Amino acid sequence: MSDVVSYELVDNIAVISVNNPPVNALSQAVREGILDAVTTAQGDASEAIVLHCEGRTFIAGADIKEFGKPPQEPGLPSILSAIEDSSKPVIAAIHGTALGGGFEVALACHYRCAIASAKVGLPEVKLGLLPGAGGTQRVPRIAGVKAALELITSGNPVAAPKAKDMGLVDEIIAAEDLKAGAIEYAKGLVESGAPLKRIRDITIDPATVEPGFFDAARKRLARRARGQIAQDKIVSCLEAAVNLPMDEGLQRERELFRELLTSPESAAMRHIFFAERLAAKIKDLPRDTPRREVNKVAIIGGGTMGGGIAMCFANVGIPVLMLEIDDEALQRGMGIIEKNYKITLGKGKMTEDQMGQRIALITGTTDYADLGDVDMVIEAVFENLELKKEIFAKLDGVCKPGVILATNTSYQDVDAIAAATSRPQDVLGMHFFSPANVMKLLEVVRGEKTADDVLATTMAIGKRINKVCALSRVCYGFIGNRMLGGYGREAQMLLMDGCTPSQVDSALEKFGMAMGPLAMGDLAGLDVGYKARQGRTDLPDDPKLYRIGTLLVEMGRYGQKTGSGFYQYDAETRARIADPEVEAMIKAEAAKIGVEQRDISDEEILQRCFYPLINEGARILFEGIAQRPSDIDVVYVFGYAFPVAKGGPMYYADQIGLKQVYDKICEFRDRDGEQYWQPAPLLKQLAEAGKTFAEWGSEQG
Ligand code: T1G
Repeated sequence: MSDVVSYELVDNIAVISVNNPPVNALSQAVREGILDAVTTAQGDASEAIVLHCEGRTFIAGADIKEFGKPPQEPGLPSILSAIEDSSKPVIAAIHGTALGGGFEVALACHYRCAIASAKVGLPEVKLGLLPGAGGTQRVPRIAGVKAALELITSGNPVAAPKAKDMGLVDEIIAAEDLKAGAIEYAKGLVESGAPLKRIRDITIDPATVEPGFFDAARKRLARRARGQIAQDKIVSCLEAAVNLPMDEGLQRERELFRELLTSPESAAMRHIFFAERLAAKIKDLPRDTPRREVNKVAIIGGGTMGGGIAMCFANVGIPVLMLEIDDEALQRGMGIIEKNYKITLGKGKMTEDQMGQRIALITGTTDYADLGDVDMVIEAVFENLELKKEIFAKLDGVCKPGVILATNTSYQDVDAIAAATSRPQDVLGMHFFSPANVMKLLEVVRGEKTADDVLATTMAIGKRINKVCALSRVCYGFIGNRMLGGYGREAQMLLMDGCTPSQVDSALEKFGMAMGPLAMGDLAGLDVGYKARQGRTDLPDDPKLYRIGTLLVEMGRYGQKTGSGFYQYDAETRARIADPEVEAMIKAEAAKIGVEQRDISDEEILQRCFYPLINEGARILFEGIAQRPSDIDVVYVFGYAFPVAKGGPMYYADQIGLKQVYDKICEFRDRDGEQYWQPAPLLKQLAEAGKTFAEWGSEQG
């Protein structure tokens, strides 16, 4: 065989073992090894074949690192044919996560057994792909078209017991030792004369598919996955599974798979897949940096953020002590948590028991003395530096040595907060995004004195609570919010220059943003930005700047919370409605200050909103605030709903070409003033050198 695939006979059962850490991906060597082993088994005394994997998981898919390179034989389809055409039953023994091509290998087997904790799934859609090795043809044949549509377009795995109910798994192995259990299961099949059960032999009766099912699916999916193209092709594959014989269906699937494999959308989504994992690695931190124990966490502040953060920990079984200023505030905070859990329960995403278990993990106090046994504290009070410093001084006095003291501040100086304690080495930022129990991004903010093990522990805890972590150094707004300034500014400047709110927002939503910047402002509350601006002395004295946002707040139009802002909002549905009154006001204000309005293209809207983002990102990289360009992409995709099919702002800039971005920024500077449009030195340098951010990032090591 090979060093990644071994073969042995145990009694009369052939056992093929794959050992290709970390996730047994279907590299060329693994594919070749499995093919050789199945071929060998055809000619020896074995009566059945068990395919299982060493390490932490069954095959977790094709080797994504091989994509974009010339295909190497043997291709996956030939391995599946060898398995399916085997003269003796092939049994997949599943643990961990059988995903993508891995699950497709299992589906080509005649039987599938799994331990109860295993999961199976087809997550290709999350890479802008579709299952390209029979998944779209076999799953509907065995689980039905509706279940197949949900499994393949969501990309979410299902637990083995549920997979068994769906017909995707035949047997749950109770034995501690999966391999031994699978061998016994195989022997049972042989003794009972079980047939060579091939999914391809099942045909789907088209009459079982309700009329209009596929068209309705296409419409629903188009709304859900802005800018992504794989979903529509998955529906086409499922139609083929219903209407075509297996081999023609497989051919159709391969054609559509190949179209996606070479698409810019998939390249962007694969970039984010690796960027997310790279962001978890801190350049100057050895991988074996020790970590501190975190078995109990305290949250200071039970508001929306504090409650959401508490839920993140309770959701993974970590006890939480929430501290509030008095009983009334504490009860209010606990009420927020209970309300959020009930919403999740109502959506069927949680059972009553689970909700009860999680709520039981969250207790409250108003007394700092109760914090003596916690291992990590996350402060989540409102954005006042003096208050935060007071709180950290108190924490310094009551927490045991070695406790990690984190602040959830959005932009306050973490070093100033750390200096309020005698243990600055134990202090850092953990910037969650609202709603904290939903948004995936966690900006981990490294202070000047933050100790390495504190950093390593916090990154690991971030992953444990299912967050995507990105490291930031200390600056105003860290990575995400610092870059957002120009994006929001230009969205309002465009109104003065001739756009309506709907035009700005729809241009960005057509690009793939979940919500345009003006609608986002109405959601967050225009008064928030208004208040933040009051304290600032660095803003240019320009009558155009934030003019409409300021006027709306002064009119009492804060956004959704007051029923109107840039838009009117339907009291029932909260749907946004263009407001002629606002559109007239914009024109009147422009006339009042002598701004000649003009027609503005969607392209200019995108450039004026995204190029400041990219430009500030270049500054952040040059200053070392972010470790690498792909970390910034991770921040924007997971924290600001930048479309994953565009790969994040820095990846997107590389696709446009940095010279084009730089030249356009210079054009805006010459037209609109250098107080807003100062090209970042790094952007200029890379544009002139004809380089990309990605190349610069690689050169930094
Ligand atoms: N190929 C190559 N490397 C992979 C990989 C893959 N499929 N999956 C994971 N890795 C690497 C990852 O980059 C990281 O590397 C390490 O393994 C640990 O991953 C034909 C075409 C399996 C649930 O989409 O969902 O099959 O950073 O940190 O949190 O139809 O990895 O250590 O150097 O994520 O325990 C379909 C993707 C492929 C599964 C484990 N399969 N992987 O999560 O570890 S397309 C997928 C995951 C396909 C077929 C199509 C997760 C995981 P490094 P990790 P984890």
